[in-house]
Amino acid sequence: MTSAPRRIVLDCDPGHDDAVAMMLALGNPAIEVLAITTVGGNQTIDKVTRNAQSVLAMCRREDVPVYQGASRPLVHRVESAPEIHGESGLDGVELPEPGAALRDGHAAVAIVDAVMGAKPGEVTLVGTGPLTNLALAVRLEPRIVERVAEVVVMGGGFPEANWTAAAEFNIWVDPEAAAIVFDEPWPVTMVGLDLTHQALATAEVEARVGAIGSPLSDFFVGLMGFFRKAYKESQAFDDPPVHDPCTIAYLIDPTIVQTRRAPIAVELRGEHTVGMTVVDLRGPAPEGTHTQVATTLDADRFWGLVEDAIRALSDAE
Ligand code: PIR
Ligand code: CA
Repeated sequence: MTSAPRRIVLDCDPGHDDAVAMMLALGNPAIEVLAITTVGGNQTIDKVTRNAQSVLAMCRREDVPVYQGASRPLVHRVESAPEIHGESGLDGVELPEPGAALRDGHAAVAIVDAVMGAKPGEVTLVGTGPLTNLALAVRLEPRIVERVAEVVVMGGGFPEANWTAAAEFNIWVDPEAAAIVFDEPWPVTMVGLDLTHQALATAEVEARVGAIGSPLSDFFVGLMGFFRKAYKESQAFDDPPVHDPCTIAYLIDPTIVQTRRAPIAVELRGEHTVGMTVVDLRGPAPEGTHTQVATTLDADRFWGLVEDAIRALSDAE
């Protein structure tokens, strides 16, 4: 890698696929993780925060600060996804005790500090859970809009959905927060289900990563085993889609994820469509469109990056 690494704050709710996003970000030299911030989503805020710390322990990267954020959505009631991620949020593996203390301060404040403390255009925000913390951050300090390089979100679909007939989970849980994040005039890349359903952890992927033969690769295989079973039972998928690391792959190498510029609105009041991302694909995007949607994934190269990252983190063990 010749250019300077992309500096990111990863706001997440681990979660099996959030854990893989952490591994990819920590194990690829093109990315520098400034902080992990957590948001209630797949499980309660206490559980997902602890999970983030456990994943850092597995990666031997407890130098990365963890800040806890919102326990509940801005307006909606709390909703979690135990049928997909289990009671712990990371069922299928034994979770190591966190070795490093949680940092003081709210995730939203940590996001603001990371962006305002860096040069303009230096920090990218990645959201792989409900967007509550990112929405709070931009309300707390509106100048982050001008200052971030980009906001990359796993969420939504056009027309893919997984939680209701119209909505993807991350947007459904906190649609008001998503509306705030998509409406601010910063560059937003929506990595939705249309893209992430191409990132399937096949038996071949599991075998390839499992062949690394390290505690971390075993951890990955354990996570994918549970995720596969859950996805089969609740969503009738043969192989589970590993959504969240697609955001990181896009940042590492944008040629792996094709995108298309288009306006995006979040439905807040539909009778059947609350939490839907309405993507306007009519003709070329209007002047000034600041949002884009991910369309096509190069799955081979994507899994190659995940494998390389887990190998790199394993070699450092
Ligand atoms: C929620 C998720 C994954 C699958 C289901 N069915 C529900 C979580 C993932 O962590 C990802 O960020 C997003 N939410 C996908 O909807
Ligand atoms: Ca997630």
